[in-house]
Amino acid sequence: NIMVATSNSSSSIPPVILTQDELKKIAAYKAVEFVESGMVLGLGTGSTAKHAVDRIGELLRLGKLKNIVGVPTSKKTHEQALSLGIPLSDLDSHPVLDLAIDGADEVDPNLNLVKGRGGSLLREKMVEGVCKKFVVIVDESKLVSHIGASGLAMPVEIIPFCWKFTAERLRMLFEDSGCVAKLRLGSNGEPFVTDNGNYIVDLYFKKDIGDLKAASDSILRLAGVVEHGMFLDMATTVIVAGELGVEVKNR
Ligand code: ABF
Repeated sequence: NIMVATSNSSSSIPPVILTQDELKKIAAYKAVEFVESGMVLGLGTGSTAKHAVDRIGELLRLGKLKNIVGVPTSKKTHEQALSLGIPLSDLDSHPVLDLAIDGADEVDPNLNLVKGRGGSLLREKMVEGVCKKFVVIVDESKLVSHIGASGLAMPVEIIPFCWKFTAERLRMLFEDSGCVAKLRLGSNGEPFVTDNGNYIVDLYFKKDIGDLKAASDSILRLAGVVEHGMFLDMATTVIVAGELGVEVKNR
């Protein structure tokens, strides 16, 4: 996925070609500008958030940031942060965080998100739900007209017990939207297991599901459901890196 970042037709300077990963890095570095010494930070998960965590580690090492405490949103980010020497804590010790930085799979025009294609939605929602500021970092491919519009999954974390029953009940909730519910599998062909020992059912919608709050409530009412990947009214800022530069959208 290659994008032209800048072009200058009047000079001999060739256009700068940025990969999707470079755009993710640009968004991540911009978000880290919000970080100040002494903050307690929610550390996101995924290929975009990884750049932010790397950058925080680098600024700590260079002494440009001091007294940072990180609260990771997954085992993977925990390992990454440890390897970078970022001091870590958890929600038990820090029930309120100053700032969290994380990626997303979809961002709608109201800054509602789909997250969890990386499988870490539950811890992400716990951590990012108690941040004073939640900065989301994406490349422009993540912008959608409405939740589900990318045609990719809206993940729901469920308990393994009778997962087919829960998956079917989820599908039935959105029957009018042409919902398909699929158990997520790992690379070994076995059910993907989250950091919390649960399964994930990916929901695909053929039509707009409409009222997101109503959709959220109906999903959470199912007893086998632990959490879903719609993050509604949570992002305070979304940083979008794209062909024409970086855009900072505030709620
Ligand atoms: C996490 O990473 C998830 O919530 C989301 O599923 C994913 C985004 O991945 P990437 O940054 O690799 O595109 O933030």
